[in-house]
Formats: sequence, C-alpha cells, structure tokens
Amino acid sequence: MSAPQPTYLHDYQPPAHRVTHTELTFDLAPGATRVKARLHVERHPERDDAAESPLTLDGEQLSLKAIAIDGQPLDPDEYRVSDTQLIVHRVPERFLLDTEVEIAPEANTALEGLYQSNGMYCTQCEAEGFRRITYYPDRPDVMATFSTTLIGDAQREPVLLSNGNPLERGELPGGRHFVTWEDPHPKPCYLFALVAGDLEKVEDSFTTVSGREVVLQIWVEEENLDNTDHAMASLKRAMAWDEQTYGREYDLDLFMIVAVNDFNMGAMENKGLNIFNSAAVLTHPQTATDAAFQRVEGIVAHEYFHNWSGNRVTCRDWFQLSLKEGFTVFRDQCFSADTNSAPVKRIEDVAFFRTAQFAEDAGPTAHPIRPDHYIEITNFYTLTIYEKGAEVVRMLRNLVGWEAFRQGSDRYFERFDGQAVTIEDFVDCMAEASGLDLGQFMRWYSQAGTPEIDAHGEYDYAKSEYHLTLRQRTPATPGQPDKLPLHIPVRLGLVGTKSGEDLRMTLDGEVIGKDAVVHLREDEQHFVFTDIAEAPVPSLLRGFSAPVKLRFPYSREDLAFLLTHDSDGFNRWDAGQRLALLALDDLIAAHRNGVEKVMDVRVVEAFRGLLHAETDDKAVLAEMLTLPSEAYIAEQQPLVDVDAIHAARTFVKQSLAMALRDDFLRVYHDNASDAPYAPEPEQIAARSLKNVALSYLMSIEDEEGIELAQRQFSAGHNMTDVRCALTLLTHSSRGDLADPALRLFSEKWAHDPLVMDQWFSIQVTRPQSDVLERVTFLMDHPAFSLKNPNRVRALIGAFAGQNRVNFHRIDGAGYRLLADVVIELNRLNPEIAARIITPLTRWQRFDEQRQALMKAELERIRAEELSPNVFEVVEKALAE
Ligand code: B3K
Ligand code: ZN
Repeated sequence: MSAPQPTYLHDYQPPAHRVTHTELTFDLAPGATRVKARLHVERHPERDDAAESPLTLDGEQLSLKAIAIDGQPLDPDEYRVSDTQLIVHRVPERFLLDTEVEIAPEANTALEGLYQSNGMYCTQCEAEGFRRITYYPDRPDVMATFSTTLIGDAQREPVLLSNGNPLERGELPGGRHFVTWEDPHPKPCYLFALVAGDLEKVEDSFTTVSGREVVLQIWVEEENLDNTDHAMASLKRAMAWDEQTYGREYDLDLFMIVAVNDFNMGAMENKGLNIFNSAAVLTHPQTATDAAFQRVEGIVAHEYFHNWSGNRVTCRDWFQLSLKEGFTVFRDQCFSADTNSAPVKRIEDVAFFRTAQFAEDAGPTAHPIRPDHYIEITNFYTLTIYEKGAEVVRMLRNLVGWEAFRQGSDRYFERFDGQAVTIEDFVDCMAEASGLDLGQFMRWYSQAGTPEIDAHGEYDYAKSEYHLTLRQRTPATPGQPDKLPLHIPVRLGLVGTKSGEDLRMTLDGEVIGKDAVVHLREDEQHFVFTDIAEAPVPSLLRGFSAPVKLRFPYSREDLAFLLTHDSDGFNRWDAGQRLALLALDDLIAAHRNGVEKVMDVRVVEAFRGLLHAETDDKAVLAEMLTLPSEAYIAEQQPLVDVDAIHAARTFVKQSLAMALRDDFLRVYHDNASDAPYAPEPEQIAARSLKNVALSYLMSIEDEEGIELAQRQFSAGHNMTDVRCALTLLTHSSRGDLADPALRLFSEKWAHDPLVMDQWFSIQVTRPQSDVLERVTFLMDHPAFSLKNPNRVRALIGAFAGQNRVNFHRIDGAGYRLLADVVIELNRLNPEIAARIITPLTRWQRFDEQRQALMKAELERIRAEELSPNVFEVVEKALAE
C-alpha cells in the first residue's frame, strides 16, 4: 500500500475546465441511489494549456453507469476511471457532460457525501464530500449555478429539500414523487446539500432591511418540534445583526435549517439549506443547559454569517480555509458578545483558546493558520484555523479600527462577490481601507506556534518614568525551526499603586492615553513612559489583544492589586487566574515532594474580597471564582504530572470552600430563584454564580451543600441546575449520592439521546479510579453507538479529553481503550477517528513511562491499514 501523498499550496493552479451550470437528478434508494449529472463545462480562460488538457474530475466510491458528451455516449477508450478520478482524454471547448453513477447512502458510515441518518437522507460535502456523490471538479474555485431534482418515496420521504428555491414538484408512478430546486447563486459544490425524509417544520419569517420577506424554516423529526424556538429567535437576531453591523442582507426568499442526528461537526452552511447536528440546534429548558443555549445561538449565527463570509465570497483553495472560518468565528463571537455579556464571552473564549489552541500549537500537529501542505484537509478543521484565525481577524480590527475594518469588509464583499479568493485579498482590503502596511502582520498566517512575550518593567522614581521591555520569541514547530518576529499589538495600561487608577501614559513625547496599544515588531523593544507620577503595576495584553503567552514577574501582591483595581475586566479576571496559578505551582511541587500542602492565604483573602465586593456583573464574578482548569494548569507546567495537578487543584478548592463556606452558602441562596426559565443574560449569570458556589460546597461534601445539591437535582427546574447538581453528586466520593441520582436521570431521559449524552459525559469525567471500567461498561449501553459522533464525543471524547487523572492511568489502560476505539473508528468514520485520537498525540508532555505507553498505542494504530486521516495524524505524532 502506498502512503497517501500531500497536496501543496505552491502547486495551486486554476482548473483547466470549469463548470458554469450543474443539473443533478437523484433517484433515492438506501442501497442504490442513482445520480445523474449534467455539467455545462468550458475551458478556463486563465489556463493557456486548457485546449490540450484532458477533463479531470474527482470521484470516489462511485460506480459509473453512463457517460456522454453533448449527447454522444463515450467509448471506453475515450475516458479512464480510477479510484479517485474520471479522466476524459479529449474534450471540445465547451460541452455538456452527462454522467450517471450509483452510490449507497445506507453504507456510508463516514458521514461525508450522501448518507442516511435515522432513515433520512442528508449530505455533508465540505470539504471534499461531493466527489462521493458524483464526478465533479470538487474544488472551491469552480462555482456554478445548480438545479437539483430529488426523487423519493412519497411515504418515506415526503420532504425533499435542496439549495435555493423550489421550482416544481409532482407525483411519479410507483408511489414516488419529485421536487426540483434551483439555486441562482453560483457556488462551489462543497455548499451543495440535499435532505429527504419524514420531517416536520417550524416556520417564521424575516423582513430584510430592503423590505424583502424571507421565509425561515427549521426542519426536525416530529418529536423535536418543541425544541426549535431558540434557534429560530437566534437566526432572526443574527440576520438583523449582520444587516446592522456589516450591511449584509440575505439573498434568497427561503432559508432552511435541518436538524440531523448523525453529524461529524456542529453544522454546515450549505447555501439556503444549513444542516445542523441536532445538538447544535435543538434546545429546551428541560433538556439543554445555558451553555447549550448559548452554543446554539452562536452556531446558528455562525452558519448564517457564512452566507456572505464563505458562500458569496468563498475560498480559492482549502489552504485559505481560515479566510472564511477565522472571519466567521470572529463575526459570531462579536454577535454573541453583543447579545449576551461581552466580558464573559471574551473570558470564556480566551480560557478555552489558551487551553486548547495553545496545546495544539505546541503539539506535533501544529500548523499555521494557512498551512502550506496537507494530506487530508478534513484534519485541518482545527482550533488554529478557526479560533486563532479569529484572533488574527480581531487583531486586524483593533489595528485598523472598526470604521476602516468595516470599510475594508465592504470592499472585500463588493470586489469579490461571486468569487473564490485568498487571504491576501482580504488583508489587502483592510490595508487599502486603513492605509496601514500589513506586510509584517501577514506572518501570522504563515508561522505556526504560539509567540511568547517576556516582559520586564521598572519604575524610575527619580525621573518619574516607567521602562517596559518586551521580548518576543516563537518556539520551533514541526517543519518550522526558525521564526521571524511578528507584529504584535499589546494593549496596556499602567495602574497607579497609590491611586488604583489607570495613569495617563506619554510615550516618545506623545500622550497616548490611559489605555493604549503599543506595537511590538522587533525581537526586543523598549518603551519609556514619561510623566508617570506614581509607581504603577502594568496591566498587559488587555482583553487578550494578541494570541500570545505573556510572562511578567508579577508578585502575588501585584496580582491581588490588579484583581481589584484593573479597569480592564478581562485582565482583572486574568490576574485572579495568575494568582491562583502561582499558588497551584507551589502545591504541585509540594505534592511531588511529599511535603504537607499549605494554602496561600493571599488567595483566600483575594477570593473573600471577590465574594464581598459589590458587583453588578455576576457572570464575571462567577468566572473569577472559577479556578483554572486542570488542562490549563497542565499547559503551564514543563512536565505534566496529572496526579499532582489534580491533587493541588482539589486542595485549593477545598481550602477555599472551608475558609469561605458561609460566603458560598450566602451566594448560593442569594442567587437561587424559581422564576420561569429563560436563557437570558441576567438569569444565566445568577445560575452560574449559584452553581459555582455549590461546587465549592460540594468539594468538601458539606452536609448543607449536599442537601442543596440533592434538592436542586430533584426540583428539576431546568437542565443547567439539574446537570450541575448531578455532576456534583456523581463526582463526589459517595456512591450513595451518585448512583440513585444517575439512575433517576437515565430513567427519565432514556428516550432523548442528547440528554443521555450528558449522562454519559458526567459519569466518565468522575475522578474516582474505577471510571475506566465504567467507560467500557457504558460502551455496551443501548443508548451508545460508535456510529454516532455525538455519542463518541460524549463518552470517549469526554473521558480521554477531560478526565485527565484516569485517562493517564499509569497502567496505560486509558490509552489502550482510546487506541481500540480509534482503530474501530478508522474503518467506520475516519474524520472522527482522527479527531478523537488527539490526547494520545500529546505524549511529549508526560513522564517517560507514560510517553512509552502512549507511543506504543500510536504504533499499534500505525500497524493498521489506515485512512489518510488517521495516517496523517499518527505520522505526525510519531515523527521524531
Ligand atoms: N464549514 C463547516 C465545516 C464542515 C467541515 C467538515 N469536514 C462548519 C462551519 O465551520 O461552519
Ligand atoms: Zn464555519
């Protein structure tokens, strides 16, 4: 077997032939769907050699039944079919290509292309799934209008959906019927979609800014009709927001969302027909947590925003993926910030980013926002492309200012409407609109790895000057040993230690204000702030102004000071995190050395201060009371000792709970409410605060805390409260609390797979050491299936990714379990296999014994016959 070969960015050239219009007819059947395609093909004007070039189309797992050009069937010697291509040796300048293929949706467990989920047909074509539907130039720079006819069984598939507007429908013999859809907007085939099944819809409408009425439909299985309100409301808010914020109006008369149970990702922005993982669209107060409500809102908005950033203007090639994803994540983040609590949204996003993306950037699969090669593009739907891509767009917005950014965005959408473009095209628009030179800034797109800034500051009392030195360095990443300095915007303030206020800053004779951005472009730069009347504590990288690690030798007193006085809410939170991390460092060392652990009273006093401060932002307070996660603590350690980290964090939590028990109780009661549930910011904030308080009380298994948790669980007021209580009861050391609650929960929710996912996750993230046996046991539970990505994530993903002490068991049983699952999924669903394997690829961070165990499992996987997806990841993970 030959190893799969990489595709390189530098090899890009336009296709020799393009398709201007595509006509598709699907005759649906589970085992043998017939797909007829009529492609209107012409030579590409930008390819001089087009006349001599054969017609080359992509196609995989297709069985070709007929082929003709301009109505003339081809002789077998006129074309060639391989596992991945159809090549027609000689073609005219312009022609109609007719093909007919047969495919088997029911056998498709990879969930790419056309497949069946719960008996219903649906598609996922991004990135390269369309080639599993028909022979086609499956690349985003081929954009065509589509006309699609779906033929299905009138009973089993009464609903037949595709992109655009329905044009015609009718009955056919044998109980069959058809619908023809027409999509007038040219699109790449990755945005093609079809859905066929027995679905029900919820309908609403939206009047656009120019007065056009758009019909909005959410299609679901009948039992989910009650679970669409929030998605619909979110969609309407997103449509209005994009008009107001970016001047972008929707461009068809119909916008549809379909909920699908088996789906690899969160959702997909197919033109006019977004397909969603049911977990990313269905909500009900009884079944979905606040976090789920917010996630649904964000994803609905994200997919909708793609209609412009991705669909109207798309990517030239898949190396440009972040062009649409980074920009669209940035857009959805801003939308959610505007709709909910902006500071909390930023804190949550950054907390996640610094844990997960930093780990990716430091691991064997690190890659730039624009990679220069890939084996399997599906492996590049990563936190780097999405989230770091969004951070880079955010930096651009901050560098050029909102007004120029908006002008640049207008320019981008106008100039490139209907085109497939590059990241340069986007950044050029921003440079033109602002007049700024973004040349050095472009390195963010080509350099992988997280830049590290070492900052040092000194106050010169005699001269009233503050001297700040910033030094940047980006560590080597695979294939990129040497890095160039980046253009890093560092937003900062100097907080006076006497006044507690931001001091006015003067830099190089120019007053820059109390909160300003300095630009770090060199390896090292010195900044001298003059007329600084009192000694300050610097507040650096406010709002996380760049996706970097910033080190500054803060004392614990400095951090406690910033925690109360920093005017930047984000940095106030971060000061608390840094303070906790310093204490945790000591305790991790104590645990490793077998020394008695002693709690740092400064942390206790800082938390006491938080619990007593008058605050109207409960959501931020809840974040501030939340200790850094074990994963984030691990990120800070040179060598990850999962047991020491777990012990240290537990110790801090329990110490705080014991010292501040009455405060936590008071906070709990002050924030309890039985008002009817609404997923709105004020309620969400109160619930988070209350539940954080409860988690402290439960960490010491306080009798009153236990009673509150049990009452909260039984009251069943909403899933946020129930889930929190169930988690705390399940994660306590007392089986007499965990087991009855888990039993009640599963009896009540056995019929709802999305709720059962929560039940799986809660159990497999227990810290108790018998959990691995429970994972194995639950894999045989009737509600579990390896074929469903949500189940896999809820059970295996949660165990391997979130239960660090148990996944990293020193006998290697956790690693073995994950490897077994990867081997099975490699055959069933390579995309999910290549994702779920991630924790095993991070072996470099652990002690030698664990490294050896993890590598042995990777070797065991490598010995299998691997999909390109898993092959690429395992090769990288094992590369020396
Ligand atoms: N664009 C899709 C990604 C689907 C890719 C799956 N291999 C989801 C999104 O980012 O909106
Ligand atoms: Zn997206």
